[in-house]
Amino acid sequence: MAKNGKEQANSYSEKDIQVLSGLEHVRKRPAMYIGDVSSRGLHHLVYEVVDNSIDEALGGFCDKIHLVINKDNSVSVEDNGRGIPTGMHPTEKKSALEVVMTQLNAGGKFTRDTYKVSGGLHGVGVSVVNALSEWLEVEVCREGSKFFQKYFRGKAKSPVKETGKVKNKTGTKVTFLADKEIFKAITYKYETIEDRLRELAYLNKDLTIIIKDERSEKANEFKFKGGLTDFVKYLDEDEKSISGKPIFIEGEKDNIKIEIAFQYNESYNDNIYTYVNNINTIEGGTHLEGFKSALTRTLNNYGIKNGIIKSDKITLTGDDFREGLTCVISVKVPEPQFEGQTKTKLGNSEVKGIVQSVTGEQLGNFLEENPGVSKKIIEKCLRAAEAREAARKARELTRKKTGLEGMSGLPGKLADCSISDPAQTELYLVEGDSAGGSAKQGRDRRFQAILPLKGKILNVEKARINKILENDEIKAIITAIGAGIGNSDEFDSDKVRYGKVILMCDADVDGSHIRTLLLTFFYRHMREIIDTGKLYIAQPPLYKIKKGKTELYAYDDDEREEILKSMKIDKKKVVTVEDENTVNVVTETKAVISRFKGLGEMNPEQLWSTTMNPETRTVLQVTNENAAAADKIFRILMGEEVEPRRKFIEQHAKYANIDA
Ligand code: 0RA
Repeated sequence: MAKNGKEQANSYSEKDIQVLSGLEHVRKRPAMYIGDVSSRGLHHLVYEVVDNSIDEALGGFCDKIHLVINKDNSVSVEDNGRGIPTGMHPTEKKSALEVVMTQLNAGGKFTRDTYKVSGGLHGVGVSVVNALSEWLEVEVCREGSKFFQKYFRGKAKSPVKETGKVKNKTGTKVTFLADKEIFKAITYKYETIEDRLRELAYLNKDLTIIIKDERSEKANEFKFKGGLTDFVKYLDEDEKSISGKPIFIEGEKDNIKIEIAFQYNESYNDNIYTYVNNINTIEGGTHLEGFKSALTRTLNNYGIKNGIIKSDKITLTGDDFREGLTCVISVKVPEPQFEGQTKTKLGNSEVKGIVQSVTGEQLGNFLEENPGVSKKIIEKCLRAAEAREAARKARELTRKKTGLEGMSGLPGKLADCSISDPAQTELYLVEGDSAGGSAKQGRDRRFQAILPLKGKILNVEKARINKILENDEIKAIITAIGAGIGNSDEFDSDKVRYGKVILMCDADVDGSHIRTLLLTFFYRHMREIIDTGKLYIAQPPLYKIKKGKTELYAYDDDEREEILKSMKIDKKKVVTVEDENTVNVVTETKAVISRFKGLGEMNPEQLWSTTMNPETRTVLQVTNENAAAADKIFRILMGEEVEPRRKFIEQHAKYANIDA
């Protein structure tokens, strides 16, 4: 990104800042501004500060952003932009810098004369970060001087100070320590921030972003000359491309900028990531609609015209044209409207037509100019259509067969609940018939349904849709949920029969494998269940500690130690008795510490009170914070290639990017 904005920059005047209201409200109701005060909200503070620098880069005033996670979990973000104005604010009688940092919305109302596009969804302003920080320091280099100010819980302790002179240097550096009075914990996860910065570097080509973690010495530097094209190559680095290098499409109309890169690989998944002003629009929207419709129409027309598709023999659907597609769509919209359950769906109707016409025209040209690649792509789509047709026939066949589905059309193994309002109901997918039996007896049958699953379900990462639909366990899951399968087109959210789908697996290696297989299935074929926050993981206890009549459960090792201490149990063991389900350690003080190997050990009442009773249980919600990163992990862990998996497991002791 070139620093070409120096001239216009001077036209700015400090009076352009509008003043709205104080920051007390932010501290009182932080969730209203940053979503929540969990780890997710904490990381949003970082993104908010980074977004301000990204805006500077989008205007062409900055080409480098440097982020450091310091040892004390404070975070520094430095850019080489114009620097926040430091002159006197005409009505507030203090430095514009102080106004930006301490007054809600002042930053947003700045006429920054940049193409302000990032933020939007979370663009609450850096003053919100200040309000939620124990302390925050800002350093600005501007007009040959260095300026400094420090704040405590959002309040300046002294006016902006000039601390020295600088030569040919401009920029802003913000360092903040999140407030422990507000956040449950203030420990950042390096990988989470790294994933977001990598994504931002791909979306903003030529921008250098550096990250360093002083706690661990982890570090990385991102700069991508190819932008979205590099992004698609990165997403597909473990896949074989069938279309050579990614196809790139670019256009601008009515101040709306469009960039799209895509290619086809040999897998059966489609991966389309869409962004509006650098924000991942997980729920899609008009930009995605425009692209899909142009892709289907353009490929279909070309295929028929060139005799590759025989339209009298087979009809291809939109899904067929997206099998094996990896695509990144990035649009910049001056006034985006966000809709949908999680406000991540683009609503601006004018965008659809623009994306559609730009894609149609440029893809059409590409196909004409590259007949070899075009033929390969369309033949791949034809194979997808044939498989889909085979799957439909297989489905019809199984429907006619007896046994698999009961009279109600529901799977025979499902113990359904009596309430039918999805807002109240939950479906437990339980590993194994014996735990399934306990769960059926222990549950509250009014609102809890149980579907026991036998053994390992199919690894969907390695199978095409027709094979997936032949798998009994998967068929049972699909019919129990009742909304079909697939992304957007075929999946009908309104028909989902339960408000929560809860995976309940053993706390051992097999259990974790089955959980991963199930997560892969939902991620690839019922993504909406995840995106709408309906997927959960049950947390059965790992230990039971029994002394006399008292029985307590521990969900991890730390908790076990706490309980042992509180019950005054010495750990000196006398005997260890191991059976199929538990390891029992009897101690000198006649206490028994049992470690559960599986769910099966617990009787129905225990399972209810420890794991299923909504009043007392803990369930982890599965969220998808960074779709591109999650996709990569599923491919690595469950895909064909062995080498990337070996490397990944070597590098990551614990798997966690689908954040549970
Ligand atoms: C308001 C106006 C101007 C720049 C900025 C804000 C600005 C804010 C941040 C936050 C992080 N880095 C930043 N860099 C710049 C324009 C000032 C001018 O016209 O010179």
